[in-house]
Amino acid sequence: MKCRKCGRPAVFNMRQHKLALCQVHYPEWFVAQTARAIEKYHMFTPDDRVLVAVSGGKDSLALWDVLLQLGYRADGLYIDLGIDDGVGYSAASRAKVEQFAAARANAHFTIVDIKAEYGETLPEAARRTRRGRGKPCSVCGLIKRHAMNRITRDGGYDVLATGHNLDDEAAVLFGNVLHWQTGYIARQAPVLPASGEGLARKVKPFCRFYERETAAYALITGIDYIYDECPYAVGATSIRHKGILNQMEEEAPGTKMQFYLGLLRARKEGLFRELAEEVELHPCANCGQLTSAPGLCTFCRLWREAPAP
Ligand code: Q46
Ligand code: ZN
Ligand code: ZN
Repeated sequence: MKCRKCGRPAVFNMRQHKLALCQVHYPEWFVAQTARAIEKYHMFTPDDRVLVAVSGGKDSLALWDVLLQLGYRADGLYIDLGIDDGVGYSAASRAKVEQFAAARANAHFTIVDIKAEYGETLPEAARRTRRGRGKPCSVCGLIKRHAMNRITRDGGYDVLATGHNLDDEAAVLFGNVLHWQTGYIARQAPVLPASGEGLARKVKPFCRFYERETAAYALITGIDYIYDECPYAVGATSIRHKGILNQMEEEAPGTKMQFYLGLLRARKEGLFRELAEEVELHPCANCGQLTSAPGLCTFCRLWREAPAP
């Protein structure tokens, strides 16, 4: 197979786009597509300061790489959750982020170390609390959201960018449709406006890329990332949904893209306007971050909760 641009051997073929490209033209295409998505959805401008949430995985490191290449003022945020469980997952992923930044003069980043700041790692907090027992992902989501909002606010960033790709977005949509979570469906978008003062405006510049496209970009451009999934991801419902969507995509290339773009079209047509709920927010008595919970926010409550019996 040959590159459509130059005729040299193609290294990557995208069936759904009917496009094969070589190792020079694929990264070029990928960077240009990201720039288009940022403009199309009015995510941010070159004047904005962007905070990129980086996990050490392919998507977030590829996103940070592309934003720096495009000349955006993009800094990283790594949240060290202290996940060890015999595999040293957090230490290994943190090392990938540090290596990535060390190799680029303009890649600055902040680390939020959960154990150092709050006295417990994510697995420890999950074991202690009612919310985290069995599955720490719910506590993890809470911790990450709080840290992302805090650093966006304290660091004076205009926007928070995450590396969610089309496979992630399609799997979330699939799960929400299965359970008719209309409020969540109404809120799923490439740009989430800040829901209040001091809360981050969130954007997903890779939401139109298939996961294999972000992986190909990372491999072809030599980004060294952590291959392993978080140990707690094993058995996650979202992974099962991804498997089902992959089967459908295999038989009909473009299925995931149609599914997700259908959501965006419906939103544009105003289908979800009435479903978007207004939640009343007030500042947490401890950390000041806006919350819908009375008194303390759920994050601050987490660290005060006595061990579950
Ligand atoms: S939520 Fe759960 Fe992920 Fe947190 S504990 Fe791991 S799998 S990292 S996206
Ligand atoms: Zn080429
Ligand atoms: Zn709080």
